[in-house]
Amino acid sequence: MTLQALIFDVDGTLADTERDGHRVAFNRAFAEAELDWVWDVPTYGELLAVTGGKERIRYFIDRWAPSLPDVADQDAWIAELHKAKTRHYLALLERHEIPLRTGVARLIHEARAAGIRLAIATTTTPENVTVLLRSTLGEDSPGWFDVISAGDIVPAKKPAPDIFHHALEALGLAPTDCLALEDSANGVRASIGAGVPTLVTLNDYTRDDDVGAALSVVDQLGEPGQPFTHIAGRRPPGEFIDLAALRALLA
Ligand code: XBP
Ligand code: MG
Repeated sequence: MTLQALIFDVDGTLADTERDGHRVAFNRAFAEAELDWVWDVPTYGELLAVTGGKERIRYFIDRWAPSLPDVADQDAWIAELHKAKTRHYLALLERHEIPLRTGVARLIHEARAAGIRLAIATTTTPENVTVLLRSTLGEDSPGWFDVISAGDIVPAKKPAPDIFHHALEALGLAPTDCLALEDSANGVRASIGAGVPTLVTLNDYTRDDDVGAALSVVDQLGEPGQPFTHIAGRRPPGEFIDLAALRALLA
């Protein structure tokens, strides 16, 4: 097979958005709603078991039984709370507080120059993706991606494979014509569930995740002079991940 497209996850893969981004935004929304909830770094790590912000709030309520107002429609109340969280998160992105991970911009530019198509498959809210791309890669960068499959566009979020099916259908490609870049067990279950070979770049929150189904697992994409560490699966050649390394992994 010939590599024709890269399908990127967003949170934890394009950027380390969770600890200093989403988590902070959730806490700001909670404070604004006069809730006494605080998601500290370890607690948030446990909550990452569930993808999707609204789903994560629901899981917290069900598992932790925190104090909450007596509302007639709890789902609608969660949706409003999540809207406030998204507003706080976008404000963080717009202040350029969240950079891309090492090697991500380099690989995206190389893929574009080589005519490799780009796509996004993520659980997060669509606007979070476009604002992250604009704030890191420039105003026109969302247009570099043939499809941004995100958020509630599919009802079943990762680890379900549906968001990858959505991206593949929009690309009009077979899964084995593509390579997915993911960071977590839930992401790998989704990408591999859709049959897309996957490279994992782990991060602090996912370092102990079971990503054994991935083609290859490293700690980062790396840069010249800033080598990746190989963790599991196939070992990419070289010291940083470029298109040649990805093609070698798929060969
Ligand atoms: C990302 C997520 C998202 C974000 C929050 O998972 O789990 O829920 O934490 O985004 P993945 P929203 O990287 O596997 O796509 O609050 O916008 O849902
Ligand atoms: Mg992720």
